[in-house]
Amino acid sequence: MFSKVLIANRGEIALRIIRACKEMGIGTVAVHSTADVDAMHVRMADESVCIGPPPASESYLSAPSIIAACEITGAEAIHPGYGFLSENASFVQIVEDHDIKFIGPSAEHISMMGDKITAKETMKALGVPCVPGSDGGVPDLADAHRVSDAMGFPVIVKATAGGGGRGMKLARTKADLDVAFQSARSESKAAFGNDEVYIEKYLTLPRHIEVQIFGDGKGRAVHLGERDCSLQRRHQKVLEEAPGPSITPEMRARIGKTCAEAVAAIKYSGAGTIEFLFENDEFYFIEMNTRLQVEHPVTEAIFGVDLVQEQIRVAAGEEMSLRQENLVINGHAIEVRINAERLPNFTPCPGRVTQYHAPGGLGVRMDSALYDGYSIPPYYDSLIGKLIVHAPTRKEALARLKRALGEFVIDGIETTTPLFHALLQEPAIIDGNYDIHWLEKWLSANG
Ligand code: MV4
Repeated sequence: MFSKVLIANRGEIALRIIRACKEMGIGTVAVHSTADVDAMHVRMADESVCIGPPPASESYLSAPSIIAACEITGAEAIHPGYGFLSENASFVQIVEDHDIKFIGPSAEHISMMGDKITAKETMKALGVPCVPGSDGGVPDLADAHRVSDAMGFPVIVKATAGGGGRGMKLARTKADLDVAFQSARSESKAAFGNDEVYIEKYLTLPRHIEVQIFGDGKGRAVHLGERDCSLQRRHQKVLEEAPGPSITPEMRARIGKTCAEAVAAIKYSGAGTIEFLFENDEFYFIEMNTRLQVEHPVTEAIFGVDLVQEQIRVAAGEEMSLRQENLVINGHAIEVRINAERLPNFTPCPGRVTQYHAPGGLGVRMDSALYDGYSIPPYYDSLIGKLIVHAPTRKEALARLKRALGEFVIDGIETTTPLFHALLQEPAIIDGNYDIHWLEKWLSANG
């Protein structure tokens, strides 16, 4: 096992990883920018190293600074958290070239899934159901029309280098295709330096269902069910839950087995998420994320596992402790993302937190790096906390969420908590009857 791990991240996820390390008897090294000298992750780690000025490009994204911090402190492994360098294959290669372990999948798997066409071709070949669409890239307009006419409209043009909603263009009818195709290509070229695109049938009212998988890197893998992450605004998740309210045990077992077998076949190592659109009781693969996700705690709650400790074990070369037959769902979990944002426009709202009181009690987990008097710097993501509730049933989880939100105190800044009080009154939320467009429509009607 490692004796020291460096956490190449900040905020709540850095704390999450430090906590896992402490319980395993592993020393921790925090890295931070000059804007984060007073941050909780710096205080909670055994050691810390300042790696640069406030802009992430010069600190949390600086590979040379992070490698230097490892060498100075003698850290043997790096946990990247989510965002920043977590899905950067060249960074993983640099880390390995310095004989440091990257706590995550191989550079090859990150590259494979980072290219959305390769990801889809790989998954399709492994028997994972995919959205109908072009076979690989679509090189020109003539090809785009041929593929789309055969499939029928609407279609969506996606950048192979995109993902998470970036570089996508919808063509509702044939008349929209030329503009959609050309703009997807040029925007992708400008954003990613890659203009390769592919085309899919556009699914009109799906849910976003993602399957959590975990591989040992040697050909064994398990699944930990799904999360429903359909409640999103501008491709940012707002609330996530597990299990998915629309997924039956039979569907879960079938798609879970397909996903676990697929990642076992490629000898995937560590935590990963296979994203699907789910419509008319069918799953359609869209993307795979090769990192620990923000919403991993809802899966941890219902399966009673520590995904970060498992990541560390597997990266250190120990046996994966997860066994499919032991992974049994217990109850229901819901996470809400607390952002430092002013409603109704979700305007970032950094500043000084004058009072902070986290909710607690049975089945309540608050992952946050906030404390009384902390000043939220303006340079980073506005996620400042995640409130996760767990209860025997979905109905009880909703009641627990309402209770916990009522205990939450955060003064000095504005947050997204009022949104959750309002959402908990909505029949669609109470009944679990929402799709990927529900929240945006609701916000337009309730702004
Ligand atoms: C789609 C789609 C409909 N049909 N693909 C958006 C983010 C990226 N991960 C994939 N996305 C979508 N792909 C097909 N073939 C609709 C979306 C989409 C979406 C997906 C998940 C959650 C929220 C969304 C909001 C708008 C569009």
